[in-house]
Amino acid sequence: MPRCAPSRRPPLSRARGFTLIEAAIATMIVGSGIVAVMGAQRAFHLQNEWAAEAATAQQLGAEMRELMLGLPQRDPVTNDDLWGAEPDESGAGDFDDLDDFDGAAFDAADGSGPLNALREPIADMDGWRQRVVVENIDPFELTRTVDDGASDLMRVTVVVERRAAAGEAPRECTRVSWIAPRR
Ligand SMILES: [Ca+2]
Ligand SMILES: [Ca+2]
Repeated sequence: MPRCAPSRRPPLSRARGFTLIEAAIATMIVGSGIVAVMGAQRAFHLQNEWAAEAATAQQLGAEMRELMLGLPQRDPVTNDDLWGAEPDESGAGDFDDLDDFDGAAFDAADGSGPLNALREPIADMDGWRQRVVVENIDPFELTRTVDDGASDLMRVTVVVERRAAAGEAPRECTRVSWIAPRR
């Protein structure tokens, strides 16, 4: 009786899963991609935030410049040489010449600012303030500051600052400066 030949089973297919190392490498690659995307999103967000802050700062500087542009160097009522606000002037609503504003700050922290060109505090501007410096300068050397009242040329500088959080020191965001001749 012939012996049956041993049955030959077809070879199993070579299909197999991922090894642990392959899976780990794939995980690392995907993870790196996610980190890169998150990093790009954060950079984009920061860039947007910076652009918005810079635009706001420029606007606040422009508002103050517009507010002060038409003001004379001398007080229109007393016509005196007093540097700073005259005795009966106590705030932005009273200031009527340029040196009244020297050293003034219009700050959201105390409700005095920041101001728009109509001298009104702008709402919802937490952390912002406008600080004004008025100086006399040498007409022959515009970068040189002279004593208050010692020349007919003034330089007005508006520094726009922002506090990132309450209690923190303000950080300068921009400054606007212009020269005002006597008129
Ligand atoms: Ca005045
Ligand atoms: Ca004055």
